[in-house]
Amino acid sequence: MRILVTGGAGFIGSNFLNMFVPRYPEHSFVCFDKLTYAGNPLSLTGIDSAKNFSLEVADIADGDVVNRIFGDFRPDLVVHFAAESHVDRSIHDPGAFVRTNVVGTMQLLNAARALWKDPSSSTARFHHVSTDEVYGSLREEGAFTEDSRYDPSSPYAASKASSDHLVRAFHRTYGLPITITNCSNNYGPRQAPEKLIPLTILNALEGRELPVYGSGGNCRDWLYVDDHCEAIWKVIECGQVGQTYNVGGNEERTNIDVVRALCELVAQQTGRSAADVLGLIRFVEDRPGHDWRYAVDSSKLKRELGWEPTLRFAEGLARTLAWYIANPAWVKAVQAGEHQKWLEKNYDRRLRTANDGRTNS
Ligand code: NAD
Ligand code: TDX
Repeated sequence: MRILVTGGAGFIGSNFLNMFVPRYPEHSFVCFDKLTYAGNPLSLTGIDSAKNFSLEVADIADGDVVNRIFGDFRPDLVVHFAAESHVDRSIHDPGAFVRTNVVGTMQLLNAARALWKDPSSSTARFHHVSTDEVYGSLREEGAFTEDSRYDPSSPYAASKASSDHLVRAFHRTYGLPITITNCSNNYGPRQAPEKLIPLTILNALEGRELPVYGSGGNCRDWLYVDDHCEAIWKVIECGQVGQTYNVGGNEERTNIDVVRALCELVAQQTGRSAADVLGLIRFVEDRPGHDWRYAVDSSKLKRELGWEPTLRFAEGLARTLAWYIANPAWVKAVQAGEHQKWLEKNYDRRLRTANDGRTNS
């Protein structure tokens, strides 16, 4: 297969590529990423010289560029991660979210439709990676199923909901072979320190304050990123075209519980007292429109495709902390914006054809 992975230099996309590029040397992977502040070539250092991998730095919202990349690479499979993904940023600048998440998704769908002229006889697939946030907020009981009503709260969630609708509409209207996964909160290596878990880890290690929004009682369902990537691969291989699958970790925690657990772990790892690290917690002003609780029912994925999460939250958190401690160069570069400097210096704006190293302009 020729596999186009959009957003592959981001958190989940880079973990996906680090898992599957070495596992499937018979497949060619192109990472199609604009390298925004969230995209980081350092997250691809383990695979960037692999024969079956190449990086194309480009914008999914630019239709001409998208068409060129589809024409050059002719993917059989698109795995679409690229997005503006941070809720707080969407509150300050919703337009960027509409541009990438809605317009960008539409450009990719148009290009896939043009390439896969006869979708009914094609083995091609467009897999769209989405979020549980499209379903809105829960109170104390219940969990989102694939039939839950869309009710997004933030501009981020609304833009992801729009993209889901477009993907489904391209299937119903044009027969485009699609699948969608809606996943709960991910955590693990290579996540930018604007999100709760890496932010808390790095601030705690460096003795800085740990901001907790509102009461800290908001609840999220956490899934280790590798388990999410395996779920996506399972859906690509065995999922039914046109279907949506929810993916969750079945590990609900309040934010304050997550932050306290990380403080304890950091104290154990650094020999500091737990009280000192816990003393860094600060309750701060709440996020506007802050969803109270997410919980995901992933029984369809388990029943139909046999997927289950493998890593429990406590072990996943310890593994995540260990990764950040073991990778100070990555952390330093992200904190200093070094990956943006890398982009200016190193990228030659040419697509290396994945199989044989030829270059296409
Ligand atoms: P991320 O912000 O870490 O990475 C996003 C990537 O997309 C970056 O590499 C960025 O450079 C790239 N990108 C952004 N705009 C682009 C554009 N216009 N053109 C090309 N590339 C662009 O995000 P993530 O956490 O890895 O999330 C990946 C996907 O998974 C997103 O679609 C997100 O909605 C979804 N998701 C994330 C989570 C989570 O907890 N992180 C949970 C469920 C679903
Ligand atoms: O400093 C913080 N303090 C805090 O209390 C930050 C950054 C967050 N929070 C709270 C807000 C949320 O309730 O922690 C929770 C998690 O926040 P984020 O890490 O920003 O994630 P969330 O808003 O839940 O969205 C995430 O999961 C779903 C991803 O960012 C999305 O891309 C994904 O779709």
